[in-house]
Amino acid sequence: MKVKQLSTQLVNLPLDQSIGTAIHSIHSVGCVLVTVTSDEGLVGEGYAFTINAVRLKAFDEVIRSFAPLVEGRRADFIEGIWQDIWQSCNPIGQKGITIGALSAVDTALWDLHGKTLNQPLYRLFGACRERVDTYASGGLWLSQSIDELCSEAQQFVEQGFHSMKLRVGSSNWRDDVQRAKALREAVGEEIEILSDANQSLNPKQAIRLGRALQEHGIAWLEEPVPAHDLRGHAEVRDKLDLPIASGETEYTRFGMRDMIKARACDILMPDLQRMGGLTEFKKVAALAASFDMPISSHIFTEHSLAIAGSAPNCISVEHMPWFAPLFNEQLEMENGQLLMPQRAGSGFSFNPDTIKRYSLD
Ligand code: SMN
Ligand code: MG
Repeated sequence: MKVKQLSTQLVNLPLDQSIGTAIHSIHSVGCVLVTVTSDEGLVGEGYAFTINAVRLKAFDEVIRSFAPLVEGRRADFIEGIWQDIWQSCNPIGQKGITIGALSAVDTALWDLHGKTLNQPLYRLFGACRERVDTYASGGLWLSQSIDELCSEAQQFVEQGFHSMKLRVGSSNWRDDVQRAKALREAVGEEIEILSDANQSLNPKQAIRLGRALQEHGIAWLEEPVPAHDLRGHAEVRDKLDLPIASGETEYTRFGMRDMIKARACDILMPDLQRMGGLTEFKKVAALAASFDMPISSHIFTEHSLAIAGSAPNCISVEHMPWFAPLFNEQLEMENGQLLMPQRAGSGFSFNPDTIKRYSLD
């Protein structure tokens, strides 16, 4: 079976309200939807995204530039196609847009493969679990008031979440501590609270904040310092009892290798788009396992389940609801855990009504 066509569609999904982290202001998520169609008429789907749809067309251009390396090839030559795209991107750089574009194509090819064999991807990869821990991540933003945080946290608990992530990195660190304290009081001791500083601190600030947060039982501190500052990460990690989670801003197995070697974090957080798709994410999960390091996937909730269901060292999946409207099928949660979809491929397919409604084409 061969790949007959690689095609793209652009959409921009508005968020209900504008949200802010220490370094982002987000009002929509733009997506390049990638479809690969086989000569037998089956389809595989993947996507790349940018905050506020900024530079989305650059991603689209790069994705479409891969068509000659994909069309006409055997559809199960996924690793071979990955290598050819990787090689062809050497002159323009093997990070950034090129890798995000590769990711969308690679994930679409895996989805097609699963559908061809009529198997869910997590089982094709060699399953290890049927459900995985998750945490609510589509909320508790830095742009919200304490009252808003507490009522949203209550809603998360009512929806069945056992864990949630608070954005930190306020201009005054005492505000972060006050917000964490209020949140803890609102949800009680049984609910896990994670924190994410989105690279906004220097090591000394991160250590000061982390020491205060661990007093309130915060379960991890994510991206405490700029992503490029691996020494700073290691310094913060050494000085704190609470685990450091990081990795979402780095690329491929080479970026993950450097983070692990630098002892930058306790929990590695690969992002499907920045890994370069499921092909590379599988390798990164194995690389982390060889250091006894747990991983937790960054956004891309639906498509990361294929890894979570087949990588024993995957401890959790971030629940980011932004992309749910893209799909006909929805995530299923039970007892604070996400269930592995039993449908073929990724288990998720693009919703034509959403595409029509939010199309940028
Ligand atoms: C995040 C994710 C996506 C966009 C902005 C911020 C955040 C997270 O770092 O880990 O959820
Ligand atoms: Mg983060």
